[in-house]
Amino acid sequence: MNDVPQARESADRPVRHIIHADLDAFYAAVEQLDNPDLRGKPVMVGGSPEGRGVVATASYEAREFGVHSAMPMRSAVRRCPQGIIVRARFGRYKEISGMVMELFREVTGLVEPLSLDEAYLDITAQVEGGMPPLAVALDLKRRVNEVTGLTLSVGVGTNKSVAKIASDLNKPDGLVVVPPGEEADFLAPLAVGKLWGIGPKTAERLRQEGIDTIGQLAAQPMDWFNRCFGVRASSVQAKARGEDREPVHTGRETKSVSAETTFASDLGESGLLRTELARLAGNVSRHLERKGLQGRTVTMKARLADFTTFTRQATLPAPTGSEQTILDTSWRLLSQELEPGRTFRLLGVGVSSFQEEFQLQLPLFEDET
Ligand code: DCP
Ligand code: MG
Repeated sequence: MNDVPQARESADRPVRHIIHADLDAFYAAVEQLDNPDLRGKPVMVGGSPEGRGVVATASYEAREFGVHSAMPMRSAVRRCPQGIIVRARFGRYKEISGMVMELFREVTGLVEPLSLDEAYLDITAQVEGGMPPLAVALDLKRRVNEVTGLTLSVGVGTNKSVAKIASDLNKPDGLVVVPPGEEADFLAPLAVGKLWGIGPKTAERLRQEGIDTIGQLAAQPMDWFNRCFGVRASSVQAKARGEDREPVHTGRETKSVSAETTFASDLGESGLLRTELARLAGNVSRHLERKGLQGRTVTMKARLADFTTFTRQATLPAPTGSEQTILDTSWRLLSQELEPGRTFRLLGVGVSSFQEEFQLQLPLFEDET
């Protein structure tokens, strides 16, 4: 695709308005909220300094000493000996996260949670209905603070990538609005590493090529992007120019992912049936991975030689996308239906009940993709 039609296309598109909202020092702020003795003090949430514990997050008071997420707790204690170490209480963070996501959904149904304390909101409809983006953002910050006592940093822009960078610029309690048309100018002076998808290693390689800022990156020709970023070239270029068009995904768009196959001749032999299930489970698993989904319900569908069709379902203890788990579960369901002389015209495998919320991870490391 060359540059000209792309530019014309984007000029015709209606402007979106996107918020990126991220709570400040989330785990540490919850600890300070629940225990007033910790307020105004350097708090480091995470594992023990003996052994290999890491810092999940630190209060802004502790950050002044150079303590940050993913740092070994032992180093954190060295930098900030007066820091108060608190064990993470995931249940409590999850509970507060649920409240905050509910407040986001009171503004718009189009909410994409990225982690427990972070989400994109598409507020295009609200803005088109007459609410200035700044007013929506201020309301949101105030609501979250009133209901939970936590402070929220908000970035507003015409796309996700700009909004995310904006929310990080004035933390804590930040609010940065990038008006339509000013995206490229806003991004130009910022370090390339701030761009979503440019991890520390890529940023270092770019610096070696003399590219420090997003503006310098945006000025590179398309063939350079192709050479350096391969399949990601167009998306990285668009983000660098402030022209990212990625929609806000609510996770509700896809209810289930499934695959089925009708056999050329009916199958009865268990080995052959299992091979077919394995192929279907592989298809479903790859499809789930592409969509970034995991589900808790596995469905096996079968049609017999006499066209009787039925489904059997199993609910797993945890969401899965794994080919092996999907195969094992659907095979268990099918095995219960095997009878001597019974043959099958069709088999199908599906996964549904996708999780809306993010799984807890500790620690979270920066993603290069
Ligand atoms: N987290 C973690 N390990 C990491 C990074 C984060 O366990 N390496 C957890 C603790 C954080 C929470 O996820 O409180 C949210 O992550 P953020 O990156 O949003 O960090 P904070 O909310 O703590 O601070 P900030 O004010 O920079 O958003
Ligand atoms: Mg945060």
